[in-house]
Amino acid sequence: MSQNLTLSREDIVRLCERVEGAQTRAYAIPKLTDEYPAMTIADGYAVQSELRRRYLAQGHRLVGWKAGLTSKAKMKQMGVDVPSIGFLTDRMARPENAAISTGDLVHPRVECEVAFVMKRELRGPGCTAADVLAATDYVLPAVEIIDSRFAGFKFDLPSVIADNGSSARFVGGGRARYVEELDLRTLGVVLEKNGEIVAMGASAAVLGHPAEAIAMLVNILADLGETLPAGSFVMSGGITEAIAVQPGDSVVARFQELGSVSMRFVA
Ligand code: 0L1
Ligand code: MG
Repeated sequence: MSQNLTLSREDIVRLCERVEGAQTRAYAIPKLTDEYPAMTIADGYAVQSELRRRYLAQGHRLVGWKAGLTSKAKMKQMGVDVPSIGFLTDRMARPENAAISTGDLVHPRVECEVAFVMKRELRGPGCTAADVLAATDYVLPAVEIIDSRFAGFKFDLPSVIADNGSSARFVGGGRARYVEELDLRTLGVVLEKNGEIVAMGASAAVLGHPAEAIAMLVNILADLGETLPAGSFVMSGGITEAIAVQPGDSVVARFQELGSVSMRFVA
């Protein structure tokens, strides 16, 4: 990390317990920088790493990672200027066409993403989009259900990173495709909620090419002393802005060349 840690080990554990409580019992908390205004991005990742350690110790299985805040639309929506990463576990995965409960979420919103499944381990620093494409087994369309636990969506980058990049649920679906078969920069996506188009975009919105977002993720992992293992499921970031959902909503994300991903939301 280019920034330094300002939090003590005790502060990291305390903030991690605060975030874990908000995530597992679905309540909103003030952004962490209200209490720790000097908190850095490195501090945010220290809290996130402690959260990952605790969930894995509780039996959750790490299945992959996500890049977040990777499009200009998302950065503008959230008032930040640098992307982030978060981890994904088996407990967050939901099958296609699932009924997803909102009762255990705070502020659920959906976004359309291209997901990569890796056939080889990748390690940074210096990972490039070409390295990512060479190490990719296949890509598939996905919808991420993000859930910021910060009251009134008031947060900053260190707080969001500590909250695991708002990771909550994800659904993969559609058609798996080899990267050689597609132009991953120009894939169009249309997001429908209750039969109405609510957002649309093209995959180049994600740092110019979704593989760039995965390379960025691998390089951040290197800063954290981690690699991206073979078999990982990795989401490259929202192509459009995130759309709020509530019980009764049904959502379909239609991806050019990759098919669609559907789900509905229940109380
Ligand atoms: O997946 C993401 O782009 C992370 C979003 C983090 C902030 C939010 O909750 O919108
Ligand atoms: Mg996302």
